[in-house]
Order: sequence, then C-alpha cells, then structure tokens
Amino acid sequence: MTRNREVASVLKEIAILLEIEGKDKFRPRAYYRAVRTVGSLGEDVENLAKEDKLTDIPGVGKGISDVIKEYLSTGAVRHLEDLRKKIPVNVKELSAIPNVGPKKIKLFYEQLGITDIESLENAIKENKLVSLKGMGQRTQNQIIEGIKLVKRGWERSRYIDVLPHTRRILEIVRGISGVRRAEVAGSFRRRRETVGDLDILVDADDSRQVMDAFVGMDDVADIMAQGSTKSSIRLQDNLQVDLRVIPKESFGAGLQYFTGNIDHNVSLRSLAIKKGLRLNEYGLFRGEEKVAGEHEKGIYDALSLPWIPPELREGRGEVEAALNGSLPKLITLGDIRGDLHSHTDQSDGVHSIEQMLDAAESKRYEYYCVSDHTQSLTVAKGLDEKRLLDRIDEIDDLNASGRWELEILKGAEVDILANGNLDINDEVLDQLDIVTVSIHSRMKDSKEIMTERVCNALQNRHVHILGHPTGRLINRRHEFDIDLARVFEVARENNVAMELNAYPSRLDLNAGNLRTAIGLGLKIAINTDAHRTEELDNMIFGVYQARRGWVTKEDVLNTYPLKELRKIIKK
Ligand code: DGT
Ligand code: CA
Ligand code: CA
Ligand code: ZN
Repeated sequence: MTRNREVASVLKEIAILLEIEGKDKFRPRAYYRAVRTVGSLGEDVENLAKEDKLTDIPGVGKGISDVIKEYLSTGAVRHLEDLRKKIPVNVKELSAIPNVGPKKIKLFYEQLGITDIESLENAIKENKLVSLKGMGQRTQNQIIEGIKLVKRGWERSRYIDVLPHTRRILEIVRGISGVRRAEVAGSFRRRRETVGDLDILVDADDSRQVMDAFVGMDDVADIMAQGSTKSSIRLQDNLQVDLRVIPKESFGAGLQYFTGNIDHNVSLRSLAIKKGLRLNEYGLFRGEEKVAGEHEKGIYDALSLPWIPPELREGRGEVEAALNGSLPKLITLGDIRGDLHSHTDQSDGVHSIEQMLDAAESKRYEYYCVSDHTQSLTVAKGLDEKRLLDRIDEIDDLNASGRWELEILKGAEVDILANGNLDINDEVLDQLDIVTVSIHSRMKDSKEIMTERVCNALQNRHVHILGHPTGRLINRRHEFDIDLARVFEVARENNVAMELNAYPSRLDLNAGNLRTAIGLGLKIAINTDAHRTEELDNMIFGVYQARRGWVTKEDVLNTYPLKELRKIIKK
C-alpha cells in the first residue's frame, strides 16, 4: 500500500490552515494543487522521494517537496505543528462534513470560535450559524445532515478500511504457536458494506499468549477489556476489535453464533427447537448429548440444511430457502468475464488506455470497456463528440494491433442532463458498444424531477446501463431522492441493466435494491468504475455486495461471453 493518500491528507491540512491564517493567497492554492496531484498519483510517493524526484510531480515545487520528505522521514511536519498551535482548529474533523470547506471553517472559527464538531453542534443548538454572512437556515440544515453522516462514519467503518486490519490481526494470531485456528466472524464475515466492530475467534491452547499479543499490537489506542476468553480493543483509527478464545470442540458453534446476524441465529435456533434440539454458541445439543459444534458445517448438517453462505445470513428468508432447496447459487469472482465501466487519463482517470488494458488483460478478462466521462462533466475533462469519435477510431486500431487478447469495447459514461437528455448525440452513441448513463449534477433535485430525469434517459434507445443508480457515497452522501421502483420498471421496459458500482464508497445498488432488481428480471452489471489500474481489483467488493443481494451468475451481464452479452443488451 502506498502512503500517497496519507501524504495528500497532511498537505490538505496545511492548505486549509494556511487559508485560515490568511497571510498569503497563493500558498494555500499551491498546496491544494499538490493535494490533488499527489492524491491521484500513479506512482508511490515514497519511491519518488527516495529517488529525489518529488518535484517531477505537477504542482510540487521545492517547498512542498521538502514538506513531503520531512513527513515521510519523521512522521510529522514542523510547520504544520506550528500552524496547529496558532490555529487550534480540528480541520480534519470539520472538513469531513459535506458542504463544509475552508471558507466556512474560517468563518466559523473567526466569528464563533468553532474548533471541532462538538463546538459546531453547540453553535447550531443556539441557532448561531444562520446569522453569519452568506449562511441561512438551508445551509445550517445541510450541515446538520452532514454532521449526522460524519458521526455515523465514526460508528461504522467501510469494509475496505477494515480489510487490512482483519488480515493483519489474523496473521499475527495465526503466527502464535499453539494457535490451531483463527477466523473472522460478525458483519465482516457477512461482507457487510460497513462494519461496526470486528469479531475475531481463536482456537488455542494458551489463551494468555494470544491476548497479550492482541492487546500489545502497535496501533492499539485503548484496551477496553482483557480477559482469558474475551478481550476488546480500540485501534488508533477508531475501529473496535473483539477477540474471543473458544475451545476446539465449540469452535464451529462459536463461528456460527458470532457470525450472526441475530435474526439468522434466531431462525436457526427455532428450527433446532422444532427438531427437539438446542443451539447455542457452544454447540447443538440433544439433551446433554452434543450433536455438533467443532465445525460450522456440522451444525447446518445436523439441522438438515445446506451450509448457508455468510453473505445471506441476515434473516431475510435464507433459512426458509435453505429448507425448501431454493438457496441461490451465488455469483463468484471467477464468473466475471469483463469490466464494463472504467476511466482513463482522457477524462479524470490516472492511467492511459494502454496501462488500463494491460491491467485488465492480467485479470484474464475476455472484454473490457473504456467509458470515460462526457463533455458536460468539465471538471473531469469529459469528452465531446469529436473526442469520442477519435477515441472510437483509436480503439479500432488498438483492437487491430493484436497487443491484447481481450476485446476492447467502446463505451462512455454519458452524463444525464438536467432535463433528462444525454450530452452526446445519437449518431455518436450509435457507434458505441456500451453506453452507461449517470447522474453527476443537480443531485439535490426533488424526487419527481430526479425520477423523471433518469427515466427519460433510460428511454433513449442507445442506453444499456444506468451507472451508480442512487449516487450515494458511504458515510459521505445520501442516496438521491428517487423513485427506484419506477426506474426499475422503465429500465425493464427498455432493456437497460442496473449497475452495481464496485467502488468501495459506492457499492451502489445496495444489497436490498439488488434483490428487488433481479426479482423483476433486470440484469446487473458489476463494474469497478476504475480510475487507475489498481482499482480494477475492486471488482471483488462488487461481487461481495452482489452475493448479499442474492445475485447469481445468470443475473449479471458481465458473466456472459461477449457474443451472448451483445445479444442480451440488444434492443
Ligand atoms: P456490527 O458489528 O454492528 O457490524 O454487526 P455484527 O453482526 O458483527 O454484530 P456484533 O459484533 O454485535 O455481534 C456479532 C454477532 O454475534 C452477531 O451478528 C450475532 C451474534 N450475537 C451478538 N449478540 C447476540 C445476541 O444477543 N443474540 C444472538 N442470538 N446473537 C448475538
Ligand atoms: Ca461486529
Ligand atoms: Ca462485536
Ligand atoms: Zn460516474
């Protein structure tokens, strides 16, 4: 993992503090520019620092380069420490609130002495924000909503942010001698998109040694409990982790119980009771006799059930489906034959089309669709008709070159305009293989208008996929106000697939909406929306989410061979 994001976040804090300080207009701007370039850099900033090439990065001059070096070698920046002393504002916390940027932070600090979310909330309680220049009731309400989102983010972490912790803790624990098994349970094992706390289960002879290693990890901020069977810690980035040591003969029962969720456990327990059995975290019992417990599968076997994949264990009818043999055969990563939504440096992507194709080829994809943004998304350097036609020619040449085995598909992520029209004309759309349409503007439109816009776009006969249909960003932005039932209906009438955008902050559609969509017979396209080569790896997060939505291989457009795919999307 590179430290690019970490460096970008340090530069951003400096930029905001400099802006609040207000001594110099240009320096903060230089820092903001560096934040953007470092944050989206294709290379590892640490390598560039080692090779003394930081000033090759656009927007990074001598001064900022020195700051980056200082941070990478010492973990701190003196100038930043000075600024923090002078302006005691928690800018990281405040700037995480949607619609709160440097200007507002400065205004809040100077006029009301606001330094963090807590003091901001106090000011709101006294209705003080509305009296500030350029602020009103509407902005204050937006900020109230934003604070709620940020706080929810404190409580639940995105799956992708928990993943490295899970891997590391399992590795540490499994490395201890005498540890027979260590597994993750809870919402993480069910692959929920966000995780409240992490639950680790261990089968070991010497629980003391396991607990000591666990609470002694480098980044433990707080030890909430340390015992011989259970310990709880909080990590520096706020994630809580519970670790339990469980006897070998109960490990499977413990894994089943602590994987949950509670509703699933309740269904299972009542099924056990019907069969004259008793189920708890120690095992499955008939009277005093233990029928199963060492292995999780043994519990399901003994209840005459197939093993139920953790992604389905939400108490949404999975036990009934297991009983009557109608559990879905869930999609797997290996079923995916291609990625239908990705960007390049032609719009707001980082890597060139050749680099993206090399990365896609190494995934052994059969096809890969390049779908840059279109003209009305000016911040992303969106393509107009002329540039799109050039791109189409270029892809013809690339396909003919024989350099890649995969078929390169011509696509675009076409912007849905305010009136529901598309920002590329039909003659050009007609020459594309895959047309994805998305909302990127006016996201606060009313439900009627938003639904109308999207449905109007879906009726264009060139459209194949609706991109990130609800626009939500986990812990950052709510879904648009939109009538999805109506959107699904129009999509079905017009043979348009729904995207499951695998970007870890999007995972849009969510599991419930996916299940509704496939129930109506809609096809799903699981796409990474990659803006750089490494992001092609995000496909797995889309697959996890699809599984939570009961999605099978047959439901997913990009599991079909290209010839069949073309037939399916044909109008
Ligand atoms: P989270 O942490 O909020 O993302 O969600 P979970 O599902 O990981 O919840 P957590 O950590 O509170 O508990 C882990 C599992 O333990 C939960 O999914 C089911 C099981 N469990 C916890 N408390 C109870 C309970 O009171 N009754 C039953 N039947 N199961 C429980
Ligand atoms: Ca948990
Ligand atoms: Ca827990
Ligand atoms: Zn998009």
